[in-house]
Amino acid sequence: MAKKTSEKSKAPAQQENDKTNQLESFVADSSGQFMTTNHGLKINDDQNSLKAGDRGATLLEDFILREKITHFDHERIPERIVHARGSAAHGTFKVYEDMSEWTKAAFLCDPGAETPVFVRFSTVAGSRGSSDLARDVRGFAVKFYTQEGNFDLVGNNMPVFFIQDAIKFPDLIHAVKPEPDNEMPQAASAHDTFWDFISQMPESSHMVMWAMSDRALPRSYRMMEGFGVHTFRFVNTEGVASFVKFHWKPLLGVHSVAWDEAQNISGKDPDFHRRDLWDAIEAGAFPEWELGVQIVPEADEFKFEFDLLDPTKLIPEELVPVQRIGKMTLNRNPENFFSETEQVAFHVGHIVPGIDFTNDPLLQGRLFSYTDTQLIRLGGPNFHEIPINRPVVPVANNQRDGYMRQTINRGKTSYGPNAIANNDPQQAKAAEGGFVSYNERIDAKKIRARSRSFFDHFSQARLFFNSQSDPEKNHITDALSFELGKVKSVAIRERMLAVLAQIDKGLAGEVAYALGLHIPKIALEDLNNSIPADGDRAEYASTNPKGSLATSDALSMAHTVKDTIKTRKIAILAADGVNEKSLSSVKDALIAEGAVVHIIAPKLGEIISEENKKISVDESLLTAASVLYDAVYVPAGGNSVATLEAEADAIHFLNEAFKHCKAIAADEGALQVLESTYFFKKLPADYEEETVLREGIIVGDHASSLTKTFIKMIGMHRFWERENPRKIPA
Ligand code: HDE
Repeated sequence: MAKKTSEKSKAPAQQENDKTNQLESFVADSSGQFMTTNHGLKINDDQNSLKAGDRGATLLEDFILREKITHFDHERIPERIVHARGSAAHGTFKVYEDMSEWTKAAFLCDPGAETPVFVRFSTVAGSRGSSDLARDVRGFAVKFYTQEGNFDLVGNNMPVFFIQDAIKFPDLIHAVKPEPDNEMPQAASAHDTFWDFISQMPESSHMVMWAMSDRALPRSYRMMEGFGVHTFRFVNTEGVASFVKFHWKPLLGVHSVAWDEAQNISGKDPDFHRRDLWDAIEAGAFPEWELGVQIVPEADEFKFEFDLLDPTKLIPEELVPVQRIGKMTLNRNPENFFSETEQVAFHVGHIVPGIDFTNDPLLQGRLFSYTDTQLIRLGGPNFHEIPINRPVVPVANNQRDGYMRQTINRGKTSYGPNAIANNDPQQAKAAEGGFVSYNERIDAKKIRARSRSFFDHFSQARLFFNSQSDPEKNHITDALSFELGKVKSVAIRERMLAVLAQIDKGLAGEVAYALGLHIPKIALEDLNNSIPADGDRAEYASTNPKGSLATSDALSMAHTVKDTIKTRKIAILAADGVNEKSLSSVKDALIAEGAVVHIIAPKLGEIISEENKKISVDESLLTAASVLYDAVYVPAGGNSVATLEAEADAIHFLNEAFKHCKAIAADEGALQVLESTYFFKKLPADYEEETVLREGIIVGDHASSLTKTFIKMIGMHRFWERENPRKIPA
């Protein structure tokens, strides 16, 4: 089991105070126990309430009924105002090499130390029960339980953000959430209020490009990058600071699904990402990410054509490479969703010595919000005592009391200085690990304004767009056409077209075409002027310089890892009369490479092979859908092939897999099944072995190279290039 593996690998000293063991002391297991009330009274009858006679009225005296119903009535807490829908897992982090040249953070200086982590992934806009596959930003929040206290890296799967100043956050969220009069649409940005806001916030242009790209539709949480977004600071023991951007790089590569596929998955399995994470960990296929850092010496603060404090900008990896400094492995699922995933409270302000903030105005605002929100969500100031939130190091201070206090503080003093208790708890000197804020010099006027260095709102949006492969560009065009197509107001659509024209005229033109509109001739100056503001608009005007970098490879998923099929889900379509060898040889080879293989047949139960062997069926064509798989294989066998050929659901399965650009393989004995699809006649006339890897379709002999090529194809994830030239109805 996953749990055992992770525990076994730990040194005994580590086991004593790590998070798993700390949590273990709170775990309640009722196996073999009598049922009791919350006060320990054994319950004799949990089936009937106390009544006046067996048909009589229920008595108010029934304290067992009252306790049960009262608890039930209060079982829900407010969902998070953003990031309500999430899934989490436990794991560990280890740094590769001592980073003390840059930071004194102990967990980054000791390659021998294994730091427990708890990671929660989320969507932003949807409610707790919404689909995992919404087009949305994904939260990527990591709590490191370090020996110097908790460090929370509360990031997203996109490296920039919509706004530059925290004061706009409530507006952004009000705009994207369901509209207030009718609470529609759920978990979607494709509506008037969102685009009304965005079209008047040119600073969101860069983030909008990310959100309209396939990054907003991850194939799996395990296949997403993570970013700290803001520029933070590293500080070493000499007090020397440098700027740092944090990255998470998934070892499985960065992969996404298609928008049409995402919409289907939302119906077929709205828990798709949650299930994927859970299943992978249960199967021992532990998800892994490398922690990356981009370090900028303080002296280079003004070396860039953007401001390091501006959260709508990234540092292109061409300018500052990402150093991979450690690895995180998620190896244990939570025991209880509510107690861990729901009650975990992240806070961007939880830092450790060696890590510090910058004056990024978005980060500064977040520093207030994260504690404040827990007061209402978790019901008071003692949420740090909830097991999942407790640090693994002792907590000692003069804070006391409050709702649901659990610590029994001994002694008379809850103030300092005190003589009665020898001034305990004591303050720690910096040399003793006491946190000292970075001594940044600030000499400024108090002013409500934005730095001019934040005004280039378009060049990195363009850099992102220009760095995409052609299929990725098409997806962005389609996403914008879809989203703005759902907007009712023509004025909003047109204003957005004017914004897009600042990023890329070709893109704006294609979206305009899809919307049946023309790009309005709005100059940048007028665009700025159309934005409501106080009298000082001149102080807040977008600029649109060209930008010195034309493209950046790191921004396109086309360059990601494409050499593994580990944990990929493969469907094998079969029916009675399947050729056992044709099925098993491919199945076994896929499993040997770490893939998950399901046999899908017209009905559940078993199928009987040509050789009269029983083969158990994992899903039926009714319970399964191609959108839940990465690839599909059709084995040979006369009767099986004849059944599938005549089975509309099987043909639809294949057509849909083709539409979503997945790898498709068939034994040559099953060619007939492929011939019944829409896509088969769309394949190029010169289609043969060499074109296989371009098209992602292979028909061959299961005993020869078919399996090897199929494995290679699945590793390539998707064949986006075939999408547009070979559109099919499915
Ligand atoms: Fe958050 N954000 N945020 N955010 N955020 C919350 O905290 C907020 C921002 C992020 O899995 C809330 O406990 C403000 C950027 C994640 O539990 C709340 C601003 C980034 C999560 C809050 C931002 C994030 C949250 C809601 C602008 C990426 C989920 C519940 C100033 C770097 C954490 C909660 C989890 C959650 C406020 C902007 C990431 C209300 C005011 C930028 C991953 O406190």
